[in-house]
This record gives sequence, C-alpha cells and structure tokens, in this order.
Amino acid sequence: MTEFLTHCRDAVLKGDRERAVELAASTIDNGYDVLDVIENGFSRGIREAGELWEKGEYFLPELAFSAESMKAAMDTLHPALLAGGKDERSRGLIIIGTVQGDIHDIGKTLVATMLAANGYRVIDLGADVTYQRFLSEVKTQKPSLVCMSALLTTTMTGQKEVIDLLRHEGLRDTVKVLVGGAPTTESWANDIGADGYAENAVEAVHKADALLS
Ligand code: B12
Repeated sequence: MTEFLTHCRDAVLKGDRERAVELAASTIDNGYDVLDVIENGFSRGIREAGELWEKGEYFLPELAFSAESMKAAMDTLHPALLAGGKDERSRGLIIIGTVQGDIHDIGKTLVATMLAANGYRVIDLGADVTYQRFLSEVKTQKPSLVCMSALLTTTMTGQKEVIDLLRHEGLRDTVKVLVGGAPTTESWANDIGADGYAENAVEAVHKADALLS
C-alpha cells in the first residue's frame, strides 16, 4: 500500500472525519485514481474497523465514527466519480436500495454512483427499503434493473422476498434483478432466482451492462 492509501485507511480507521475529507479532496487535486483510493484506501479502513469491532476492540460508537468518516470522504469524491463517467446518454433506468431492516448504505451508494457514472439513470431508494416499496417502485417507475444490497445475514433473505413478490405479482419477467453486499454470493443469487451477483461496484457495472445489453 502506498503511503497515501495508508493515510486514507488510517483516517477512516481512527474515525477522523476532517482528515478523511482532506485526503479525499487531495485525491481529486492530485488527479489520483478515485476508485483505487476508495477500494484500497478508505474501504480498507472501514473493513478493518469492522474487524476490530468484531474482536471487541472497538465499540459501536467507534465503528460509527469510522463509518461517518468514510461517508464524508465518499461525499467529497462523489462528483469526481460521476465526472469520470464515459456516457452522457441514459442507458436505462435502475432502481437500487438496501433491503428492509438493514441500514448499511456505504457500498450501495458506491454502486449507485458507479452505475450513474456509466450512463444509467439511477433512482436510489436509500437504506431499509421495505419489500412493498421495491414492488411499488417497479410498478410505477418500470425500471430495467433492480439492485438490492444486504450486509447482514439476517437481511439478505429480504432479497429473496422481493424477488418472490415480483413473481407473485407477475412482474418478474419485466425487470432484471442484481444482488450484492458482503454476505451474498453468486450461488446465493442463483438460489433465490436473481439474474446476477457482483462482488464490488466495478463488477456491478459490468453485470448491469451484460444484463441490459
Ligand atoms: C460500516 C459498518 C456499519 C455502520 C454502517 C454505516 C452505514 N451508513 O452504512 C454502522 C456502525 C451503522 C453499522 C451498524 C451495524 N452493523 Co455493521 N458493519 C459495517 C462494516 C464495518 C463495513 C460495511 C461497509 O460500509 N463496507 C465498505 C463498503 C464499500 O463495502 P460493502 O458494503 O461490502 O459494499 C461493496 C460490495 O459488498 C458490493 N455491494 C454492496 N451492495 C451491493 C449491491 C449490489 C446490487 C451489488 C451488485 C453490489 C453491492 O459493492 C460495494 C462496493 O465495492 C461491516 C464489516 C464488513 N466487512 O462489511 C459491518 C457489518 C456488516 N455489520 C455488522 C453488524 C452485525 C451490524 C449491526 C447489527 C451491529 C449492532 N449490533 O447494532 C448494525 C446493523 C443495524 C442494521 N439494522 O442494519 C456485521 C454483520 C454480520 C452478519 N454477517 O450479519 C458486519 C459484517 C461486522 C462484523 N464483522 O461482524 N455497521
């Protein structure tokens, strides 16, 4: 890891919001690869904070400070990510959200930003999105793709609930479904009848391209 990426990791790990924003700004000023800095700098910090929390070395407030710092850095980098997009015209409508009962939204927001940067029109429903809300948005917005994020083993089943609801309402064939989030896998996606799974935001764009081409 280069020194700069280490600083980014440290700022999030220590929950130093100001420093994280400062580093995000200098990422842009120096013309560094924004995605590389997110994946190998800031994201590393939040994941390590999670590991410390799991080991009982961090408490929830410390993890929350780390998450806040990560989010602040992401907010600063958001315009640069969007500006890096290659396609001006809309390539289809995508609805994205984190499923019911789950408030984790950092990864979901990164996926949404990358999809938007790559020419898709994205409606971000936020986190803790009820199954019914996904259903009604599909009915009214008629997206080409629905993306669902889940970070908890207890909420990943919500992805299946939404797919089952879509099927029950006769809407399953009208829309593709892409799932993701740390506990999910390709085989989970197959088991619940999703059209695809992606491990990270870059792969999510590739999968969306393949599904909607
Ligand atoms: C930050 C964090 C929090 C923050 C969230 C802040 C926020 N606004 O998001 C706070 C402190 C609030 C939090 C709370 C909780 N958390 Co938490 N949290 C994390 C942590 C450390 C990092 C998550 C993160 O942001 N990663 C960085 C982003 C960039 O990565 P990502 O989310 O994985 O997303 C990438 C990919 O997964 C993928 N992706 C994500 N979504 C999607 C969607 C689609 C469609 C696609 C294609 C791809 C995709 O692309 C993204 C970009 O590359 C994880 C640990 C971990 N390793 O994941 C624990 C973790 C997820 N949390 C955990 C837990 C248990 C909780 C709590 C229940 C704790 C508690 N007792 O209250 C609560 C949850 C409350 C709730 N109802 O949701 C556990 C889950 C255990 C499990 N297996 O179920 C974890 C794994 C920690 C651990 N090791 O135990 N948490």
